[in-house]
Amino acid sequence: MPVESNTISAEYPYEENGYTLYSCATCPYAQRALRAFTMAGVPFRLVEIDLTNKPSWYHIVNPLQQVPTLRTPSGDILTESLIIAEYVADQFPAANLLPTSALARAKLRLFLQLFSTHIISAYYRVIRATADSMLAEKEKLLEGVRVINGALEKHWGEGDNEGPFWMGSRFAFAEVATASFVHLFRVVDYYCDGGFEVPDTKEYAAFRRWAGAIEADPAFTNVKPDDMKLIASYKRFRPE
Ligand SMILES: N[C@@H](CCC(=O)N[C@@H](CS)C(=O)NCC(=O)O)C(=O)O
Repeated sequence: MPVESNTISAEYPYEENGYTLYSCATCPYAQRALRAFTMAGVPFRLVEIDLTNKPSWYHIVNPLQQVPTLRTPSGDILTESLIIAEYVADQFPAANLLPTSALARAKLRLFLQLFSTHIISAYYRVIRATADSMLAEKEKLLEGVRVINGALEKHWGEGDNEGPFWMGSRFAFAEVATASFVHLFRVVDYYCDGGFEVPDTKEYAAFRRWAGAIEADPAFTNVKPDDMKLIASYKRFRPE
């Protein structure tokens, strides 16, 4: 829940004695931080950064000029979406975003690493694909979906976790980190020749169940950007 404030320092705008999140609504990385704050119920000031016309002061906040960036009440600056989301989860443990055991945390990090390697990289390759490379890139993305499907099946098969989320019945850190990328399937579907759909077959069933639960959850719908705005923001990645 963003708080209203007019605090603008001599150099850049921030919330005195509070959190300031520099974000961009259509950035899937920034949504990780936004979702973590929203789910933790922590007040923060949201400063929207127009990535196509960045404010002159933004390099002072983040020399790489990327979003998300977090300014803490102590004036510390944190960057990198997963680090910011994990900081929020650790700082506000009542939100129960992360598992408590070291092993469960390690397995979660492995899952997120797998998701990044097999899904996030594949998306950007499909979105940038030319007519010649499109089919092969779409197949690689589907291969990635099968990897994640297998990881979900294995995870749910262990212990008494029946899903549909990584931690069971609750949208938590795994989904905070991945929901905005699940939403990117809409972008892939829109831009790619012949569209893109995860087939409704047994080998994708766990993934479809997980993605469906994510897209129906208020933690997703309360933060998600409008589909058409999201699609428009990816136009710059398409080959001419
Ligand atoms: N590894 C970074 C990646 C963040 C990132 O790539 N953000 C993009 C927007 S989605 C950005 O700020 N790009 C700078 C630009 O477009 O100039 C993170 O996880 O926070």
